[in-house]
Amino acid sequence: MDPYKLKKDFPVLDDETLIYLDTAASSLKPKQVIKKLDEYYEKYSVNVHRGVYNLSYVATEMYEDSRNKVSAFINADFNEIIFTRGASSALNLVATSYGLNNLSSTDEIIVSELEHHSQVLPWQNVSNITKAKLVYVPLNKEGRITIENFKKVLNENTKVVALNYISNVMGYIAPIKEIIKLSHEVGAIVSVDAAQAAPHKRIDVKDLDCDFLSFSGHKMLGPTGIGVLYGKSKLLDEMPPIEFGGDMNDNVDLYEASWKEIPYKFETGTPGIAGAIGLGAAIDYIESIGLEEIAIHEKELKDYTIKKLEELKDITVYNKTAETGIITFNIDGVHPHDAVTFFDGDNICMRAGHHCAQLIIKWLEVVATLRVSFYLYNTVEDCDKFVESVKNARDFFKSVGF
Ligand code: 7TS
Repeated sequence: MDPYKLKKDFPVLDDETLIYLDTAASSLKPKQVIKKLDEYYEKYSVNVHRGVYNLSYVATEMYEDSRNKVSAFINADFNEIIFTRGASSALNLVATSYGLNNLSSTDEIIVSELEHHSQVLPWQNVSNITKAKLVYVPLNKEGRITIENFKKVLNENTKVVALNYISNVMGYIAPIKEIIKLSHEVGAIVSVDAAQAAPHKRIDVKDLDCDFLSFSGHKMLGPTGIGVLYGKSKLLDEMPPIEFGGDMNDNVDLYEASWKEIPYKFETGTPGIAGAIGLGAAIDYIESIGLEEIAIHEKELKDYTIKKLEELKDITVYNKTAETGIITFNIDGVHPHDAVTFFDGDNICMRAGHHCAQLIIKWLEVVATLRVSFYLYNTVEDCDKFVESVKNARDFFKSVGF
């Protein structure tokens, strides 16, 4: 894998002074994906599943071909892939359709303080409505979900386990396969938030045996506005749709209607056609490089950068042992929002705040953090420039009395 060569595929990086370290929020898009979007809009541009004319057949074929690519990418069956607006709407679909219809006051839902709001808030809502109890896995002292602690909260009342595969703040990989096995032993289903995993880690849903798995296109080189919900067909078949309208229905009478088979009963209205097609191109691009290669590269950059940050004084890194390309840190005594404007001045894109995961920020007992995240287009030079900027920021804020 040659990041210098790959960089040339990303038009945003034509600006050679730009250092993009915010992939965990959204990745950049390669020209191969942008071209595919252009091709759809320039040559086809029409709706799917409707028109009885050639253009619509071709658009439908392109859209469904992407579903094929997604299913191969995570080893799912074709009808188990539902296109959504993103990971958030996929996670909400599980909570709203499965959660609201299957849980009651004697049941328990396991979540953690390491979750993104899009995983924990939908289950808070289910808990408020059904009175099922929301239970938090205690994190270990590093802030990880461990099997030992998971076993402390799992019991025969557990009906749903809703956890992340990779944390967007700490970059830890959860022992999700074992969590799934243990959950199934007590009859609970597991909804995996894979928004940070799918772009960086090989996922095999059959091997994991997860019940649901959600991710977004835009964090893995694809377009915005497209995401994926994988669900086991047996569960999806039994779940009611949560949105009603065109294309998801079968027969419609005055007072009732019937639904199409999965996945279509969950895809009402005109779907994100271009987005899905672009996601297919993103998967082709990722597969042409290899997820394993990408993960090794990111981890090398992360380890290299942490070593350099450790040589600086007054920097606190919160996740030194993370297995992935995410670094969460602070410059001691400097508010991350002040620091991040300094980095912007050096044309470095990175994130400051609570990263839509307030619970882990509270767990860390800080107001906010800075975060950098690496991907295949980052280089050692990006890391060096970033560390230099951290040093300069620290010196600047100290010099003005922070
Ligand atoms: N789950 C995780 C673990 C995430 O990191 C994100 C987005 C989501 C769910 C929601 O994805 P969306 O595509 O529906 O927005 N995370 C971040 C982030 O870390 N910074 O900005 C968005």
